[in-house]
Amino acid sequence: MALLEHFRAQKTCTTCPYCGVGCGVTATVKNRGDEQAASVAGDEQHPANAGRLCVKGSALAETLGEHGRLLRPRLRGRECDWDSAMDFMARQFKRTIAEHGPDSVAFYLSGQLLTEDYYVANKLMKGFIGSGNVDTNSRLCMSSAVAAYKRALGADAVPCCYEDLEEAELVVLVGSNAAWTHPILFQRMQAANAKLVVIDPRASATSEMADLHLAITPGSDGALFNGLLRFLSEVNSLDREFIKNHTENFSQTLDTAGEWTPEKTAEYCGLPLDQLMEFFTLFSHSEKTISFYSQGINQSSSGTDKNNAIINCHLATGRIGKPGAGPFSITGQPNAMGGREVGGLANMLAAHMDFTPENIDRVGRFWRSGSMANKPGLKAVDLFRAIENGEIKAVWIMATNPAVSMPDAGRVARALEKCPLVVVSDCVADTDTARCADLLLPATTWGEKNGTVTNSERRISRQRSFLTPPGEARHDWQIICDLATQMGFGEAFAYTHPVDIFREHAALSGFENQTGKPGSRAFDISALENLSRREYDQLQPVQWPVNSANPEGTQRLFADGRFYTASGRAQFVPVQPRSPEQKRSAEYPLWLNSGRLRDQWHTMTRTGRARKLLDHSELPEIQINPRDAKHWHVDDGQLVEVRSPRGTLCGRAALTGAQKAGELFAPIHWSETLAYRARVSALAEPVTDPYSGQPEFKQLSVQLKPLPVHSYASLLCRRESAERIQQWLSEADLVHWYRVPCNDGYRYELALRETPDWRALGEQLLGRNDLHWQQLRLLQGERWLAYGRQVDLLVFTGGDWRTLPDRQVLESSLEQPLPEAPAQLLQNIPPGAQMVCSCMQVSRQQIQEAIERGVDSVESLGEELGCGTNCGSCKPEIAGLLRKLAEQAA
Ligand SMILES: Nc1nc2c(c(=O)[nH]1)N[C@H]1C(S)=C(S)[C@@H](COP(=O)(O)OP(=O)(O)OC[C@H]3O[C@@H](n4cnc5c(=O)[nH]c(N)nc54)[C@H](O)[C@@H]3O)O[C@H]1N2
Ligand SMILES: Nc1nc2c(c(=O)[nH]1)N[C@H]1C(S)=C(S)[C@@H](COP(=O)(O)OP(=O)(O)OC[C@H]3O[C@@H](n4cnc5c(=O)[nH]c(N)nc54)[C@H](O)[C@@H]3O)O[C@H]1N2
Ligand code: SF4
Ligand SMILES: [Mo]
Repeated sequence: MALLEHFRAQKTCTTCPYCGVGCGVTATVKNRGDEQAASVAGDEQHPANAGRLCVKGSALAETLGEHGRLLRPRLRGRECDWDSAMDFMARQFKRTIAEHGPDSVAFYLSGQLLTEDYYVANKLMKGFIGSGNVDTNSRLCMSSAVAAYKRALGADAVPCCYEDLEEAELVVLVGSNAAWTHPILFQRMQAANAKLVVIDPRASATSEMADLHLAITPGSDGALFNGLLRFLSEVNSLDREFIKNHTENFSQTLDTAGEWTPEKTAEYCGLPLDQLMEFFTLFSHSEKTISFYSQGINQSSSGTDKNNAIINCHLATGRIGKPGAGPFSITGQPNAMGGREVGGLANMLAAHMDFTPENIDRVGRFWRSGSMANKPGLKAVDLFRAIENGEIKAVWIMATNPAVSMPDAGRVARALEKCPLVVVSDCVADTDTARCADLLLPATTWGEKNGTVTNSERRISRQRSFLTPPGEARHDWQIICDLATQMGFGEAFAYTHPVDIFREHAALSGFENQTGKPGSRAFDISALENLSRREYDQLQPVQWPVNSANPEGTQRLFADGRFYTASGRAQFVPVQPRSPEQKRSAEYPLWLNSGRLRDQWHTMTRTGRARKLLDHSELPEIQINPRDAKHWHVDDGQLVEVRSPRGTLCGRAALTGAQKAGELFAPIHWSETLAYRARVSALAEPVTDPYSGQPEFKQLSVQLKPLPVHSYASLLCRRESAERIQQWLSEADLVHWYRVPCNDGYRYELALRETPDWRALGEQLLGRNDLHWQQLRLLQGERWLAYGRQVDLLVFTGGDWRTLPDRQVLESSLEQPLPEAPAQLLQNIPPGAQMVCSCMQVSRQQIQEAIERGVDSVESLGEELGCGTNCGSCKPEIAGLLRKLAEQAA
């Protein structure tokens, strides 16, 4: 038979669709009839990762497959064909614009689109519809970094490259949990010799590996870097030549920092003075310093200033544009940079040009458009406000899930419900935002898409397709060009392949852009404007600018000390530190911080499909300092409610000294689709930075209380029943629930107020009463099984969730044939284990036992158990366990 089967194994080099490290991936597809199966590995030739992948990248193959995908357009809940969908959309957009003007429509895009998708969306709105209303989830992510680079350097131009992290003597990670969020870069840093300083209010996997951890008061970073600037001046660590020849505005900036003596800074930042001095001294002595910063800095109502406070210290020491030195804003999404390049932010026009009359004219001539937008559009928070108050009447949301990720998310969802036309294109059928859509459009996704992305070091890489799109899914750029054509702009959108778009984008970057001359633009990839399709397909990763002066790309910017400001000099920006706008009060006495977990990506629409990625953490846990827990009568593992004036979050309490008293931490990943009251962002006030419009996400004022639970239940069912169960969950009076996808079905974890009649409920949930039932009553709970020819439903209940059985064993009963004595399934299941190493499936328990046996290093644990030997993402946690147990033993 094997001879008759047609096997074809093909290897494609592409780029990981998750974080901004931008690792190269090789995907191998086996086509066997209609079925496609892929395997992935790190691309050894890619300069970002040289063959390594983190745990999310390694699990990419497991996230593929048709199940859960949006396969056909849906208009108001009903499937329809593409012609009717596009016809409807074009008519609605045209009518809205005719009646209310171009500013009554908007696009809300994403740093997860490819550059080619992004380019045409931006061109359609800003060039042809004639409105600036294109904004992107990068507003929530990178916009303060962009605003600060522009203020200081005259352009949104990241000076550094990844090799700088290896050449540095000191890397200062500010508001970054890179061990989990940029794992491969973090591994590169660790393999090199730099000292690591971590500035973060809480202890994290990153601080675990640091030489020095400054657990500062939330939001106090601006003062810290002002204090540093003053100190550098006091100890004569300034580069006076550089300041004199290449910068402006130094003395005023130093004056403003003048009040920040070490004593005052230490007090404001909540740090011991000797720790602060250790950091200051280290910084002043380390010529090769990289500041590596992310959301702990950006997601702040004064994020732009904080970014500038960091950049000031680099300019003052001349540590920019040199190997191993620079202010390195690290991007989150795989193509946040590409979005910035095309002008995806509402205040940018295109190709790094903003809305000056000269630029509007220039881009208008290039696009041959007479209907250019003539002013910036609305930034994300304002854009959703305009949807709420009816100014915007039609919005198209692409590749982002704002009903989960925007501040005051509940209100955003309600605004979308009210909006006359909401179009959502997504690869996945059921998301919180998709539930608000009038029209749902099925998009292709990673593996199917073809185009380019730019990573954190300005490196443009190809994402190449290796799978056939399922159902009727279409590429985002095609859908956008279709709409443009139907709206009458076909001529300007007659692309037949992503390379056509890329060439135009490259040509625009070089259009009237005179390299090196005053007024020229940093973003210039004009050397790529004539790529043939073959050359595009073979394009090797390259760092912009790529132009006639730098045909092979550019590793590092500003080596010549010339900047993109009018004077050619970098600008110091005086910074007056401000504390968070969301204050702690008697009623809301705690600060809620939020961020990422190691194994999940954002709202889990993709990583949530890989079962093993849920082993590390399968539910929203709220981290609480034991002192706070005691004060608010919360026990470890208990369900709690966190409330702000805007909304409520539920989760399981995890008591930990990693959090300081007065501060909580919750993961951002869960949504209403996956759990009950699980959106952190629903609690956030929509307050933003005045320059960038980026929301303050990291300090939300909240209160905490425990939730009484009568009993817990694990409920396992097949996929067919999922819809009925979701319906029941939306109406049932439960304390909490969350859902875990498993092979062939779902597991629901329920926290109950009372014991239901499981058999009656089960029959309702399965929609049938012809099944066999088995029941087992135990001291701590009951167990139920419903089966026909296979297991259809399993329910295990208990007074404490810790006594519920091992979930993996439970799940396996869906995959296995029914045993001869089905009642067996209700017995002999041990309680569950928490996985630390997802790749090699090594649990916390196993590691602890090995440590207790005397295995005493991360390496020897790896040799014995295998943990940490594949992607290495769990090494910081293993080190943490070693340290914790050593402390307990001492
Ligand atoms: N595993 C995983 N990796 C990801 C993502 C993911 O979803 N999952 N998403 C990607 C994206 S889009 C982004 S933007 C990046 C984000 O990458 P990071 O910014 O590294 O991630 P976060 O967890 O949001 O926050 C980083 C840290 O900021 C700290 N912080 C909070 N308040 C303050 C403060 O006032 N000062 C300082 N100095 N620190 C503070 C938090 O405690 C947290 O540890 O991650 C990318 N990588
Ligand atoms: N409280 C709090 N809130 C936050 C943050 C925080 O730290 N704290 N971080 C913020 C940050 S930095 C970010 S980046 C955002 C992220 O938040 P979002 O962008 O809202 O989250 P994602 O889950 O990445 O949404 C991407 C969507 O696009 C879909 N998709 C994937 N590929 C494609 C494709 O090729 N085409 C189309 N059309 N769709 C596709 C996915 O299925 C998913 O539904 O969250 C922000 N919100
Ligand atoms: S570090 Fe991990 S998530 Fe980020 S690009 Fe590399 S493999 Fe993907
Ligand atoms: Mo982000």
